[in-house]
Amino acid sequence: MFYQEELRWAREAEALKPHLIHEMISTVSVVRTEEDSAVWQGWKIRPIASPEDIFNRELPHTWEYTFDFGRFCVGFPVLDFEFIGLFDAPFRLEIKMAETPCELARDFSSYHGDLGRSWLQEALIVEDVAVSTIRLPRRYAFRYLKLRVVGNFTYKVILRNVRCDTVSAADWSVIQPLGERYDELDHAIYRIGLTTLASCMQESFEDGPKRDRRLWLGDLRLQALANYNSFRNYNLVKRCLLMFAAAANEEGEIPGCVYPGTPRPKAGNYTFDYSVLFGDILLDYVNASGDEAGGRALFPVARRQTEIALRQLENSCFHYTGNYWLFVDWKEGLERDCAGHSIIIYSLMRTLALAQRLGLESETGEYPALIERMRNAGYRKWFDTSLGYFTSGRNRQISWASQIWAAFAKMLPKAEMRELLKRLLKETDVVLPGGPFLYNQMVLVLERYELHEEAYRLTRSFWGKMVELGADTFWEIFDPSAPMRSPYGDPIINSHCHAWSTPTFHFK
Ligand code: RAM
Repeated sequence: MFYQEELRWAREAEALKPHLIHEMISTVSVVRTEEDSAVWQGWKIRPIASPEDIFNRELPHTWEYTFDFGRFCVGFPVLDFEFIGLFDAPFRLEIKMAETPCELARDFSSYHGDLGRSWLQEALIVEDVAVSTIRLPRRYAFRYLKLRVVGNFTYKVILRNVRCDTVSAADWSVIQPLGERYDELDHAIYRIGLTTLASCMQESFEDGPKRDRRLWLGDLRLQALANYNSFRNYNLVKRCLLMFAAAANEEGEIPGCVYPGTPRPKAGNYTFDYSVLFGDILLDYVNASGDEAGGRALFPVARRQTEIALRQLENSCFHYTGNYWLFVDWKEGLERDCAGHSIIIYSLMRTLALAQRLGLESETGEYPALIERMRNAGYRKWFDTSLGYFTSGRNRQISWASQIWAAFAKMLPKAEMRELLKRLLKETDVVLPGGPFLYNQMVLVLERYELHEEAYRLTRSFWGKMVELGADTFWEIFDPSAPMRSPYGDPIINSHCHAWSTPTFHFK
């Protein structure tokens, strides 16, 4: 039965595939990298010429130029050439694209990360005839583009233009300018945040247009929220929700990420905390779009995820066995039991609210008692009254992750939780987030508790630091004290335009 529905959802998702908006962008300067230990990741960009100094003149046989687009581009590089003389040997062009100066400066052959090297952006074009325009067939995400030609042919090469045919499903015409009362930093955070989101809005919400170019449920949750306050592309969210529903396994469990595919999308990694939040994302979608029929159609999927998650309880408490992937955050040594428990409670709360919103209360009759039982059991197991925090693990670890999710799950009365969150923000000796994903959860939960000033200040300090360090788009991984940090073994594989790093603070 499930299989039939999955095929229908896959077809509905296909019908909602967006028309991408194209914009042709030209390079603005010719640059080179320069080592400088005083700057972020040790490399900076120095402009050395304007494109007009290079364009429309005969180039030497061997040449290399790096073009800066002055902004982040997601699209297809388009290079215009003219060849003069007999085309006596193929034209061989090496191309490298980079999001950051450090990536641009690095020799990709020294890459030592765990993820596929093929994510690093390079191309080799060999033309047998003198074509006037080379349009790269693959989509890239970059600000810098390096061209290199090593030749001993007889013809002359003239470079006419270097452009990028950018693509996005985001429509900037609906964006409201930010109010006057915001300062320059707020404007920068707003603009860079929107650029990050728009760059990730392609045929689905992608986590990052350089890597993994994939739809992840945890990333979608944050993207969808940012999108409701900006581009308001409800259909793209609906399409993504349908893609997850269509990729469910025979038990009805949806994966943490999906790959496009026919007759239905293919399941990628199973990510416990992502799947269980399907109902939360669906509720946000119904509230934002008003599409109750869509909510009703997918409600069984949301309910099924909570049922599957509840199998992991023992005496009303969650215990992470490590036999599956419970993500929560990229943070080494993070104890995840308390956060995992709270995420399940939160998903029950949100699925219950969704049922109420849609008049489907009878489907969630047991939820209120279940939530209460889990809250009490969780409080007894993880709340340390002398420390005033939720702890997790044998060493009673105090982390932002545990407090944030306990707050989402309303594990304490509102006033006490507000006080806990405010206190936590000042602590230095606790396990801090591994990066923007969890900082964003903190911003969201502060807003839930009407701690708007705190959410605003955190947004300015954390995202503001990236602005100060020269970000064009917000980064997947960011720890101000560890510029070379990467959960994948090499910082050049990090994604520097990453959906989960779009600030969720709603400037109004
Ligand atoms: C990485 C990606 C993605 C994230 C998962 C958990 O592969 O950065 O955005 O959701 O991890």
